[in-house]
Amino acid sequence: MKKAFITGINGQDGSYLAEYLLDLGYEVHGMVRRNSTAENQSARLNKAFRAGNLHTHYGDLSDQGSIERLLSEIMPDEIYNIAAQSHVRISFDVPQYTVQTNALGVLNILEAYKRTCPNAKFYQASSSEMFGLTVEDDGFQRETSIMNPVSPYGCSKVFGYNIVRHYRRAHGLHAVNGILFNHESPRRGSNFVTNKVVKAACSIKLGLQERLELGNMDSYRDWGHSKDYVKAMHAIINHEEADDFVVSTMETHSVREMCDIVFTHLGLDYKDYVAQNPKFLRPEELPYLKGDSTKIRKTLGWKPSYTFESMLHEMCDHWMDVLQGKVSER
Ligand code: NAP
Ligand code: F7E
Repeated sequence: MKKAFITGINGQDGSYLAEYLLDLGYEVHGMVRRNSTAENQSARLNKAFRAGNLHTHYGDLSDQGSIERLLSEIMPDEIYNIAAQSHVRISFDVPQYTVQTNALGVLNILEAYKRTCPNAKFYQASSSEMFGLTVEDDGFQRETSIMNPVSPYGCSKVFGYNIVRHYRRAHGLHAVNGILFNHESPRRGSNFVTNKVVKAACSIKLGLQERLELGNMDSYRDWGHSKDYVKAMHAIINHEEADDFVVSTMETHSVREMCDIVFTHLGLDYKDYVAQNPKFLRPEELPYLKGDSTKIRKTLGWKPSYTFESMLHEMCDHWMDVLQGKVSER
């Protein structure tokens, strides 16, 4: 039985990845952070706990000793470094904390991995935010595109990406990057734009809210579903050659178009409810993302199963159920 170690297991991706690996028969170990509300430490893990063979441990990416202790006790076959301060807008408020976690945190776990279990495989959650302002002539970003980040978050992820590649070359480790474009789900934090829009639209539909304020409605993103993307993580780490792959839908949509799809699904016109508020603009914006995932599609046979619409409809159905008290868990 293979053993996996997942940092950020209580996040959107970590929780779906845990469920996916448990389904494949893995013994799954996850690192969680202490929270003053104990239930929040594992709020997204109820389904994974029910599947069995899930073990959680306290630790933190900024505490190298905690990671080294866990890796030497568990001796995993696969390490997934999914944990991060993952909110781009908030990274402007807490840049040092973001860098401590997303950049130095990667170095901490790589050092612990090199010292305790160098025969394991290592996956790093890299991001399309690293490309920043770069767009190739054909409108895509891909593995070879220059990284030109526009946020503390993007800068921190570029360090993580490069230090993983360096440890691979310098120390012969099987350490890989997935460069994932935006991906969402009912488990997405509700301060990211898709879930903010879906939750508000459902609240408006039910008469619980009157209007919605957003920032830049004219930015474009390549949005996929987290459940599809955790399968890509597993395929990338298990490719015989340690390598880096872009994961994306190869489509791009504006925030405005996303609002239109969500409100229309609920029988509403977004123009009657949505307004822009400069409060939600960013000091520097990344205006356009569209990922070319040809490499992973051809090499590993991965492709997404959700469409943009089917993902948004699933999120709407989820929030309608939550707001009407039909379900409580994610
Ligand atoms: P998420 O829902 O925000 O989950 C992040 C997880 O990291 C949470 O469980 C959080 O713990 C944990 N964490 C934060 N700081 C930590 C620290 N110092 N030590 C240990 N754990 C810490 O993010 P996600 O959407 O699942 O994204 C997963 C990863 O992929 C992140 O690295 C993100 O940057 C990257 N990524 C995401 C996307 C996307 O569109 N979702 C795209 C590209 C890359 P708590 O549960 O205690 O808060
Ligand atoms: O913003 C615009 C905002 O916060 C998307 C993270 O998972 O993906 C994510 O980062 C777009 C931006 O995601 C609001 O300005 C407008 O252009 O949902 P988001 P993000 O910044 O793209 C990357 C790939 C990651 O790696 C990150 O971890 O929507 N937008 N109005 C808004 N965004 C938010 N949050 N709130 C608004 O009111």
